[in-house]
Amino acid sequence: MRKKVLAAIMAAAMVALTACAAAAPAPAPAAEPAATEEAAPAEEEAAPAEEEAAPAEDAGGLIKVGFAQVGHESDWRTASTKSCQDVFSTENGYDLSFVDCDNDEAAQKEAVRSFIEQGVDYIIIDPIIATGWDTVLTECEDAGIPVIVIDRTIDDSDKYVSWVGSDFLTEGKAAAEWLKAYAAAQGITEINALIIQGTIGSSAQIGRTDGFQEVADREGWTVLDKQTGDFTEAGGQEVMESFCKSYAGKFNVVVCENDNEAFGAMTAMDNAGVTYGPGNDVILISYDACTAGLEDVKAGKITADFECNPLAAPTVEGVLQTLQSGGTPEKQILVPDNWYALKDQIVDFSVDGNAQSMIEVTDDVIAAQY
Ligand code: GYE
Repeated sequence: MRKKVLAAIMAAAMVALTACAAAAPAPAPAAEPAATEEAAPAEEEAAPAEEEAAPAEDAGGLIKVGFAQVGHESDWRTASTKSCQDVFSTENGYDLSFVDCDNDEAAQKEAVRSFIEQGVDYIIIDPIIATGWDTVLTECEDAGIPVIVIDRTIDDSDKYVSWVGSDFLTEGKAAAEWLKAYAAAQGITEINALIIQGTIGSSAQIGRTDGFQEVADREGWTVLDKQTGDFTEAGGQEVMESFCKSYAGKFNVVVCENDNEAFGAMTAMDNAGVTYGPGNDVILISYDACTAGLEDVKAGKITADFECNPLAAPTVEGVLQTLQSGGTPEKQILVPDNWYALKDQIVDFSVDGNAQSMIEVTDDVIAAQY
């Protein structure tokens, strides 16, 4: 079955690599390891022969890495994928097997199992959902393949080497603590918020929702409703359309758990005649701070944007290289984030007693953003 397909892929890779080596030192142009979808499950054939991990030399000396990516739901995700493909390129000594799991939890587990069958040297997982991982991580462990978790966390198993990502709970608290300070500065005494959540059960959603809610509870704000927009623009628009009908005239804050949801929510509010941004009906808060999100901050649409940095791949490579040289990487490695607003929306606030600073959105800041 798969073995035949894999053998063919490996043979092709060997040919390509030999060709590249011969043509050195010029880097192979489209040598990006063809973001190979997981080897298509070929027709069932005779019993699989040995399925144990093939040695790294099969990839022509390249380090074989399998990356089970969440999907392609947002600008953030696109940046994360590009970063990983840039870092784990053949030029850098890697043979990357990339699988876009299209936000499908079962497909993501399948992708990990296909990496085990391929005998990769390392597996990188960005877990769609935070739970349900112990069985497949045990399989990775049994196969002797180290797993590195990127971005979202795995909360019900510790059978991975390291996690590299952002602190989503702090992001949620930061958004709410900023809102408290901003509302006070504007003389707004009542908060009636609607929350468009990310994919339910993802650690990014859990952290942002819980962090915001913790402050909301402490401050006695009203959270009128929370519904998921699945981190997509279409999802954000759909949820906001229904919110605009159900809560017309009753809300003054909308929190979108990523920029793409905010783009959709703005369309829905435009259609419903709700104004948003500084000085308007609704304070619009978003997360990610991708380029297009910051452009909307600059345009006075999004009131504040709380970054989540998608460029964690170089740090993941550091973890992998530590393992290669026999070292022990740290279990948790945080990627730092920044908070953004226009000058007049920048206020002093702290999170858990730590003073925060905000970055003023200018054209230069936007140009430098992912
Ligand atoms: O905020 C969102 C993406 O996991 C932090 O996933 C990531 C989130 C990000 O779809 O845009």
